Amino acid sequence: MRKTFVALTAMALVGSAAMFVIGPRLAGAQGGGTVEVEVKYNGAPVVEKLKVNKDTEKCGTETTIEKVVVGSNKGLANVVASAPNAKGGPAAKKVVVDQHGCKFVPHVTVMAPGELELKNSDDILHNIHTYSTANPAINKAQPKFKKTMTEKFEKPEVIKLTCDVHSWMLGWVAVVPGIGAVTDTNGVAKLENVPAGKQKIEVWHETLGKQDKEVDVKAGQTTKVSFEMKGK
Ligand SMILES: [Cu+2]
Repeated sequence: MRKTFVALTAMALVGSAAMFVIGPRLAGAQGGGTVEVEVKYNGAPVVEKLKVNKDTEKCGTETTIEKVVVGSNKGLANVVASAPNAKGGPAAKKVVVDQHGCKFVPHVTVMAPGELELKNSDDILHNIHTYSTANPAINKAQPKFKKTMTEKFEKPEVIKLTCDVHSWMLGWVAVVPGIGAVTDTNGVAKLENVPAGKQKIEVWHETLGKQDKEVDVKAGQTTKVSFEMKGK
């Protein structure tokens, strides 16, 4: 009897402690909503093919440069969608850009101000060359034995990434102060835990430019916003 009593008391204590911890978190989650950003493109995809004659074992003999990637239903991929003024979003995750097959993977990356990990999974020499202006510019060799390099980007900016060894290599890293995501091949990006109220939503594409709209975010709900980008 006594044992059972102790066990029940312990369970009750754990139960109330758990509720105490979960309570405020739930309240916090209710304060934010999801913004589903959809970007359409009214034009043809732009994909260039290029013959490669360097490091062909790893790079192949031909590469594609995907400037405008359009999926089903005219969805535009590789667009950075962000709520730049949103505070209190999810904690910054460690973001990795890989150099794989002599390409930057992913082609477009979003990160919160902080550290970026640059991977070299090709087993050949690459060279990270950034054209950052708000952040210090980087021009550093990444030899095959150096599998990862970590760089700091503290200031919001869209940074162009290139490699001086392989002239066709091109990537973009958007350092976003609020909450950001990249559209998939359906042209959709989801911004989670965006604080309720009026929020500016920005979209950026490497060749098609920038647009913004204001949305009214409702707690616990998904707000949809659509953009259309036009070819030049
Ligand atoms: Cu390279």
